[in-house]
Amino acid sequence: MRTLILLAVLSLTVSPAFAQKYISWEAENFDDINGEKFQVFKTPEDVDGYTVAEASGDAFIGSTNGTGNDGGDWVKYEFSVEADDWHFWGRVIAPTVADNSCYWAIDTADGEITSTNDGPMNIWDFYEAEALRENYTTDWVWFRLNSRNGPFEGLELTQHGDDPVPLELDAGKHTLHLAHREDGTYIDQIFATTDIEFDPNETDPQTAVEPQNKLTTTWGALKSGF
Ligand SMILES: [Ca+2]
Ligand SMILES: [Ca+2]
Ligand SMILES: [Ca+2]
Repeated sequence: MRTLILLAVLSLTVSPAFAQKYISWEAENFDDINGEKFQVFKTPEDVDGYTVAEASGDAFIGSTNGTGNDGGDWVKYEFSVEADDWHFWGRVIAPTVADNSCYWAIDTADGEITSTNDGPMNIWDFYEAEALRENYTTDWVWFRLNSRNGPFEGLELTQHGDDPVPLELDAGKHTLHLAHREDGTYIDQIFATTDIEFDPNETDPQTAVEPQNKLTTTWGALKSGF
């Protein structure tokens, strides 16, 4: 009986080769924070002359206009993945050309995190290119991770969305730092997937991660029946 259940669990946890993987977390659930520019807001929240009515987890992070740009302030996320090419997305409100970016770095020590576009640091732009500025909105939009001219070759193209470039991550633990750049930029969620085709603007990632929740449920049911 023990062997049968073990086999059943193994067959559930070994993913078929074509299976796509997903990971997501709330921007407000950072593992560490430095400085005071990044604030956690609870919805509904009035910011910069408009109201943010909803957010995943009823909260988001950012800084209101007038806080000041840059500053070296950051939030850090720790996460684990399987070795693969990962496409990262952020759910962001970026209403103007002066409220539409942050800095980011992956697998970088806290002491190396700066609000500058050099070394390991990248700029994550949201509708920065002139042709995209007609899209400015105070609604949440999912943006692919991109880099203006940082160390990740190809990612500078990704803000245009026509040639997605993933991050190649080894198996195990990683960190993502977001460092403060433009005040008036707000971030709700981070999402990453191995599925190059997946667009969270078209499909709610909550739907995509459901199979993992089901696996957890099945796992729990098996254990309780043991
Ligand atoms: Ca900008
Ligand atoms: Ca601003
Ligand atoms: Ca959130």
